[in-house]
Amino acid sequence: MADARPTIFALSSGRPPAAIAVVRVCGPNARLALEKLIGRVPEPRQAALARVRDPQSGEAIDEALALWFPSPHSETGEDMAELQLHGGYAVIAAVFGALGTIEGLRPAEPGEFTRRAFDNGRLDLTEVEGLADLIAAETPAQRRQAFRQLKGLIGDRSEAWRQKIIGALALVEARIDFSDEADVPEDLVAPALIAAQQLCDEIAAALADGGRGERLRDGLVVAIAGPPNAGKSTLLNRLARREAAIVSPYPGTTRDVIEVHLNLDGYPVNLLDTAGIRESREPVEQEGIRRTRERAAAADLVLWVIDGSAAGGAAGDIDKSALSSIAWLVRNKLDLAVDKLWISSESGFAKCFSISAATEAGMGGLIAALTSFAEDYFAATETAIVTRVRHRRALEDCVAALKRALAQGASGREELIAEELRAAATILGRLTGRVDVEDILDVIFRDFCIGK
Ligand SMILES: Nc1nc2c(ncn2[C@@H]2O[C@H](COP(=O)(O)OP(=O)(O)OP(=O)(O)O)[C@@H](O)[C@H]2O)c(=O)[nH]1
Ligand SMILES: [Mg+2]
Repeated sequence: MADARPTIFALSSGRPPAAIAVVRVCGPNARLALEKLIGRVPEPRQAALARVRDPQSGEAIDEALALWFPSPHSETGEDMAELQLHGGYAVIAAVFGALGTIEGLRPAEPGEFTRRAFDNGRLDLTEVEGLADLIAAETPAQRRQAFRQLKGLIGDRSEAWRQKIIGALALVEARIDFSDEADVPEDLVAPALIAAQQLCDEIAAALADGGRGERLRDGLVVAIAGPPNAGKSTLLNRLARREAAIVSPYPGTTRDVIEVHLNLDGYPVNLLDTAGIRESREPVEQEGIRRTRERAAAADLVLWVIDGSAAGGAAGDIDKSALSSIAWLVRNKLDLAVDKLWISSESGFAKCFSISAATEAGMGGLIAALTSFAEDYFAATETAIVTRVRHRRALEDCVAALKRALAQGASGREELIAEELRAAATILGRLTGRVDVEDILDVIFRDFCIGK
């Protein structure tokens, strides 16, 4: 019952003080809130200039733009009112105080407006996630992906898949339930299995995206590793354009892994600075080195930095155990090196660079290479529909259930085929949050005209 719901209100714009503060009210008493605060209800979806008054004292609080979105044509599907106030603390506090005195109104909990949009069927679960990602997006590529998801890219696909599974299930159920009826065709199971096989292939193809959608959400991981004092932290600071990590002439300065977020031409990259790798008896440093190895091994790319000015230069004693990812060799301190033209192709490194993190010589080439690495990595994300582990698990579970249904097909046990198809449909229903068992029966009666 919608009317049993409390009416909620919240500040929907950013932190005050600001030029404008947007306060939204949602629920059955949203209309009452407008009547009490501005003495009238504006035309639906049309901004109206209004004097906002405290309903008890009658004191004018502010002049605002007021909007009225009656149910069901609102973002949440319920009655909604919106006030665009001047964005000061005292204005917002006074309006909140006034709203709090109106019966049935209370402050909204986090995400409660979106929760109502979901409950009222305005957004499915994946669209809710897309909305959260859009708000969190830091780079253009993340924004585009989140927007695609908000507009139903995975939600609509998985709902279409679910409908096809329900169609196949309806065939098998019809075969089981109505096998005595004269007008039910004999072979309903074979077409159901053909449909299941096609779906299986289609979903498996969507899963074979190398995890790029998830990566775009979280960012590509690039770890800077190498021997102590090579200039790893200096390089991180240069790439981040701020002094994120402590730099010192003493080897063993960095202990904890330091992480900064970069936006490389629209693509998100998490850059890690790590402890210099060497033999150490000191427990804190040992732990730092252990963490370095762990993070470097899990990274998408390792920049192995060495002090190129050091005698014997080259890669020194490279610890290959930290390099299970793709690694580039970065020979630093070019400004101190005697042989400035030193370029080497050390084995085990996909690329080599000579730079000076201090003077920034050679940094342009390194940044360009990192950018094109990110570009290549994310090239396929325009078509990636999976952006979260939750989606991946659901689609994998769905494929597994479809495969079990197909395996049962050989045995000819219709109940077991139906059970696996039902499981596959439920998994997809959970993905979008739309599980509804009634629709299976609906399809049977609609498609087969068996009802009497
Ligand atoms: N001349 C010169 N000095 C540099 C360069 N890059 C770093 N340094 C210096 O080298 C020293 C070590 O730099 P860091 O960035 O702290 O080195 P690190 O690899 O992070 O060292 P650890 O954290 O101890 O593993 C500092 O004194 C830096 O100023 C460079 O390109 N040229
Ligand atoms: Mg360091």
